[in-house]
Amino acid sequence: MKITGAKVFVGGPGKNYVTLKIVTDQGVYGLGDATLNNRETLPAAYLTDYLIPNLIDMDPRKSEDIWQLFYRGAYFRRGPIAMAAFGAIDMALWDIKGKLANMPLYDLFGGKSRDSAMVYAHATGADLPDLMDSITRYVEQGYKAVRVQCGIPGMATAGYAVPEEVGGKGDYMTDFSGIIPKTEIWEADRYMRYMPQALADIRAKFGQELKILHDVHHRLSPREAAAFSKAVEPVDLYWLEDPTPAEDQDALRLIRQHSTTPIAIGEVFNSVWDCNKLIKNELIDFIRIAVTYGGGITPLKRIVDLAGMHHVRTGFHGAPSHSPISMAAQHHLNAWAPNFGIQEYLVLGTPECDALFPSDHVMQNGMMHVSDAPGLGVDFDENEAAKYEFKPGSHPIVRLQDGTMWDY
Ligand code: GCO
Ligand code: MG
Repeated sequence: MKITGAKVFVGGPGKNYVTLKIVTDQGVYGLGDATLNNRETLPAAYLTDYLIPNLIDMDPRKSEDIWQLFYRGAYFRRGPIAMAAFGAIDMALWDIKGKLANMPLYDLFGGKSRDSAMVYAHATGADLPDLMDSITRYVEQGYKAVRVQCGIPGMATAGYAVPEEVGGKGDYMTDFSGIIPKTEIWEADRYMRYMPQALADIRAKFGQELKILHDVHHRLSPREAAAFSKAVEPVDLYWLEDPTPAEDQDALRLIRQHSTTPIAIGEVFNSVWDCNKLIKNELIDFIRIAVTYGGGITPLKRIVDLAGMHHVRTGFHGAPSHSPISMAAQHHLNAWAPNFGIQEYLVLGTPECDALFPSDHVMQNGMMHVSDAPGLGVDFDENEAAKYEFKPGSHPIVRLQDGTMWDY
């Protein structure tokens, strides 16, 4: 059996999805997602210029050897661009494997460990009352877990993941449009004075059953992160995410020494080596690595197993930049993983997105029911894809009040 061709598509409704389609001499094809948010053309070029010419004539069933070949053979390996490109190939080869076996991927991994997998939504508000309304809407839809973010009174700009204006806007999504980034202003002391009480008010209003998550988005120093984790302990968060930038992994010890708040990290990680120390030293509770930037299903299965040995559960990244293809790969991993925790779920869910990626993975009452179709269980409509073109975007940047650059 041979790979006869592969093609990359960049574009989509409201997002520049990077979709890889690998075709074989037996008519079976596989799909992969290489979407690297706001840098989408880079993994696309890596695939088109370097990897696809090597794939032609290879046996698509040898997904392990192909992964090792590209990873070990790259020399300048790791990093989000290369790993997103390897990840897309790996997903597509697993998709082909599942279709050949006539089995959904979760069965190839070891079968279902649960009937459905809990997901969390993003509730946002320009201020706390606005956020409370947003949470109420998700609770009414049956969500059991919600990530909560709101504007901080007195902060010059609205802050991470919150709308610029109060009220009535429904779900907010960060404005990534344009190649010149927008600027947000960050004030850690204001945030630290305000947010613990806001989280306590949310707990008081919604009761003990709701799983409450909060994302600091890498903005606190290790000492601040330790103090914050301790201050929010009575709220009983499901997790506190990215309290501090994770490049300095030893900093996580300080948080652990001061608090029992569960910590989730890893959405910007690219390999098992980024996770290894945090998992082995049991400095985190949830690993957030994504199947896309983490290099695909093959390495993620290893990370899941390593995590399981150290009481670390999964909480894979699922921002709207992930296409339904990588989300499908994660739905299968979530159905299988014995140490599954929760899944972030923000697929655009528009009729345009559903037309581009037809699938029967079903999200209901805050639970994801994985498709039983062979392979990934998601398709890609090339006629629909022809309607879209690449539109460049940028993440906002963050500065302190005096102009100093900070972490977004
Ligand atoms: C999350 C993330 C995202 C990131 C985005 C960057 O927890 O979902 O923090 O919102 O900001 O993925 O591209
Ligand atoms: Mg995050």
